[in-house]
Amino acid sequence: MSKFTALQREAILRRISDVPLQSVFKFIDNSELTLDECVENGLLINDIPINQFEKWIKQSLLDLDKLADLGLNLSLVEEIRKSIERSEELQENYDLINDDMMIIQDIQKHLRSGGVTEEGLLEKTTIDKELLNEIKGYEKKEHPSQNNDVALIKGTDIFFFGKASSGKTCVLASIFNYAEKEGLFIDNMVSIHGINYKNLIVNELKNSILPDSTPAEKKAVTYISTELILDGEANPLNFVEMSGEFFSKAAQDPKEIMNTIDAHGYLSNSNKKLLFFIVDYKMYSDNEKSSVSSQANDFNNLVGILDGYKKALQNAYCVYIVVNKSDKFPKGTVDKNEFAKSFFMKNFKSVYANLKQKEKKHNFDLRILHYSIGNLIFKNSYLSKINYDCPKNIIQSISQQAYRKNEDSVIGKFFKSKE
Ligand SMILES: Nc1nc2c(ncn2[C@@H]2O[C@H](COP(=O)(O)OP(=O)(O)O)[C@@H](O)[C@H]2O)c(=O)[nH]1
Ligand SMILES: [Mg+2]
Repeated sequence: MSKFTALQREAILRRISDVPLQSVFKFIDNSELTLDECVENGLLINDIPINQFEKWIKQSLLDLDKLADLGLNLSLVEEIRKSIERSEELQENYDLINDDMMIIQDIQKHLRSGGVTEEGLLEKTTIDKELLNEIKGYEKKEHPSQNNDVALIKGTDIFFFGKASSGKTCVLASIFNYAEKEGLFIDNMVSIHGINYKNLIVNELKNSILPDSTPAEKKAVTYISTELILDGEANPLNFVEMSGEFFSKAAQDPKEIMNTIDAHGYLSNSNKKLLFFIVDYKMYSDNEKSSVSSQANDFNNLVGILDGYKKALQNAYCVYIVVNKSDKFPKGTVDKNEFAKSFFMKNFKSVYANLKQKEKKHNFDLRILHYSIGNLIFKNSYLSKINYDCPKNIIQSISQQAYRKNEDSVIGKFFKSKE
């Protein structure tokens, strides 16, 4: 819009109180007139709706402190001040959400308390209607880990080691979710508590909900017994998840071994084993240096303990290094397994050397894989898309390993040659 000439301006200002309010607002919006000069020439400031002042203040066309001088009622000025503060507060929350700094439970709380609004979320964040409904309906149940002290049955034992919140429970949930979808596992009720726990975490994963971190107590060892069905043959698998702090404690103080790493004697039985070391890629890239004991220290200690412990390593078919949370790998990483390998070999050199040496000594396989349960949003609190490739590959590998006992059979040879 073209600017007024000096003459036009003067004429409009002279009869400003006759000009329709909406036109006056437009002139001010377009910086053709200022509120000051309009008021000076007879515009009644108390006739202007307060949201109009807010708009001008946000656009820096007006200073809040000037409104009282211009004659606006003090109570209205106060109302505007509060309203601006509130919208700044709301905006702060929208910024946090857009920067992926707010977990879903907090968004839900803010929705209830007015810290964000439904319209605001739809307008000012990338949340769409569907996701908004998910947030409103989000419900996470409290589920303490199940006390599992049932002895492991005969079969292949699969252990998960890793720091707290490295993602062990999520990997388990993701594996069982895929197995359920494809009909690969049959529950074994021997570990009824473990099966209940498994059903819960799978169900939650399906609803995009992530598990609570496994607490550091002896009873927090989770044992899930299942049977892998391959070509009509049932292969018992015992999945065991250890709590994170337990693993760190045991790694730092060998006296803790009996109570911790070998809780319930799970590690010392004579079953063949697959050992999963869960490396948290995100923890490493975020703040590893600030943590008390690095993942590398813990893993090195663990390898030492396992080497000396009964036949833990001798009975291992395979040690898997799982570089977890690979959805956080640098954008554009094409071969994630290759990236996981070089990441581990570069940043966990001593653990790698240590394991290579044990691999020779005990003749197990050493594998390095990446893993991700899917795409996570809201500060890693909500799973927006499930990944099926990672659990598929791991189950395939577990199947091949579990078939080793049939190495001389035709199918055993077939799998062996494929590995
Ligand atoms: N980005 C990303 N975060 C994950 C993934 N898996 C787990 N997490 C995050 O890590 C947290 C802890 O996972 P959890 O399985 O409870 O760890 P645990 O203590 O080792 O059992 C989860 O709540 C998620 O925020 C993943 O694949 N990608
Ligand atoms: Mg856990």
